[in-house]
Amino acid sequence: MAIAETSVRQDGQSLESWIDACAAHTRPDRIHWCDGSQAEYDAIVAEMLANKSLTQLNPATYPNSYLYRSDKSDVARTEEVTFICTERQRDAGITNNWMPPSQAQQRVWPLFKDAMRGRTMYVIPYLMGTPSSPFAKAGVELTDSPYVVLSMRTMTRMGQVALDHIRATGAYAPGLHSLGDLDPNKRFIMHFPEEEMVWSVGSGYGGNALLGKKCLALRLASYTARREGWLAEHMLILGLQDPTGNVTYMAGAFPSACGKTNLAMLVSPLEAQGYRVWTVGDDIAWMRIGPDGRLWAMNPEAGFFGVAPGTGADTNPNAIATAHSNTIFTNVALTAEKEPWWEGMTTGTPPAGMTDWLGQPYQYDPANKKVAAHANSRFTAPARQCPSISPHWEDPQGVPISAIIFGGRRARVAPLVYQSRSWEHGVYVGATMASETTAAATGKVGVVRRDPMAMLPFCGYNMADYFQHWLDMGQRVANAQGQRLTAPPAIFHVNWFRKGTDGKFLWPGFGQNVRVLRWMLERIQGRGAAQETPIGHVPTPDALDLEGLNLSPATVAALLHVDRNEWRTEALDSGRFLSEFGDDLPATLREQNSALLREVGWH
Ligand code: SAT
Ligand code: MN
Repeated sequence: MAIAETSVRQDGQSLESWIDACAAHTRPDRIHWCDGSQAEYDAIVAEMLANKSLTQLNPATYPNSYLYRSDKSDVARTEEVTFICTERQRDAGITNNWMPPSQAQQRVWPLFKDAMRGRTMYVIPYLMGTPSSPFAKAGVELTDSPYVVLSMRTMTRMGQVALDHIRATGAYAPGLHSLGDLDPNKRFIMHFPEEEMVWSVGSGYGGNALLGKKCLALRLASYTARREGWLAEHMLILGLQDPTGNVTYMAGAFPSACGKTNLAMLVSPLEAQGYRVWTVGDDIAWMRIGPDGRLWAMNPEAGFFGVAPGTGADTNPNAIATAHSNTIFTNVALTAEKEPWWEGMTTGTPPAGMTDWLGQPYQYDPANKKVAAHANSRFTAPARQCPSISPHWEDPQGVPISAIIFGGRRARVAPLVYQSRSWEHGVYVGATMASETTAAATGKVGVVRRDPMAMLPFCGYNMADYFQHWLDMGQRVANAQGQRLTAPPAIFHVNWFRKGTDGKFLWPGFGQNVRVLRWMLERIQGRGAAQETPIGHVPTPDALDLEGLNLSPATVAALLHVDRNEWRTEALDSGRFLSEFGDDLPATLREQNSALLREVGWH
């Protein structure tokens, strides 16, 4: 590959001199420039099969697919060792761990010393976004993990296309990654937004190690997006096709493992009536104001890094179909037929003769809760293989967004769906959304935590400034490019996870969620009946098409119920959460909280 005369960044540092400096410090045995070709991929796979760090799956049923088992201490993102390294602490804000760049240099740079001895340093030039898109951003990741190389080839556009972009724009985000010795005590994920740079050491896990994803496309990009007047969000993008053939695009933010991938790939039970869903992206949306005053969104990724458990032919057939070839499975179980398996993949008794995610023989025992696949096991698959992939998923200008959906996993309080009254109210709804925690981040499972716009772990700057940026985006005031959001999307909140007094889910979820999307579409079109409640517009019981669901009127009422007492507690808790931002909190959000308290009868 032609590497000569690559770029010099605006700060004067050439790509080659940065790589030389990293190599001199980490001392790899050799340096390999990745071109992203199939031949290169196959060669790395062959090496990993030979040293047993990869297992080939059944080539008849899972062609070109492999199982990777990570170190058992390295199975999820590690927020406690993820830092934003800005010069001023205030710029990182209270929701991020902060370290000044000089301290990072002292504490973390030494962990890279000689870290690549005996290993290959792979140089991965990659692009987030379609090559011809004005949204596209280039990065270069240096890594000593061949698993990262294989994954980045699926998740990004790798190789010459990225070098061409770097040469043309003079811009790239440098990222240095080493597995180190995988010691959790020497694990650091360091972001330098002022230099658009990342260092990651001590972990090989997806969000920690595939630097294009959470590190570049969310943390660094969100920082840049604020300066430039756009949004880098932790959102799926889908298109809802209606009976006229028209497609309405929606972006949705949910915390990890809340069914984001399922919603993005939804198989519609209303297909006979003409409603179907197209997938544009399942995790990240870059959104800019278009010349038409609408918000246009692009998925910067090229693949899906989806949670395996709970993904089955019944719950997400499109994901199952996507991950049937050219896929890497991480920390799933292996059947006797050399096929991947995880909890929720099949119904009934798990197959006999499996090996669990740790490589041990697995015997299903209904008496204990021992699982075969890790709860955060994953599939890494090319987006183009998805049966529902939108014909517009790689459009350079993105797709126009008519609705933003916020959601979380709440057993109580939040109704199935409600619409905010205004952009400002919608920003409040997003800023105070909450969810019960899941396995995608290490820590306790099942605790309610507030996770504004599902960006708590991913906002690369002060979250109070982030709220203000969201408010500014809707102010119809021109941004730095002179653009105004004159046609802002409607903002909704959903909760598929409400439970009844018997502890059972009230709503069937999965494909049936299309009925809720349909109501949103009708609201956008100025149809769709709603009742006014203290929290916003909730559908009237007959506004949702519930035909064939067999939900009792009592169940529908419970799904849509807004309980003043519960919401008083909720609003007080939201107020406490917002007040943690102190004087930095935009006054508009404080006013929204007071308005909600008044609505629910708090004096
Ligand atoms: O765990 S990752 O951050 O790699 C993926 C996700 O949670 O979306
Ligand atoms: Mn995510």
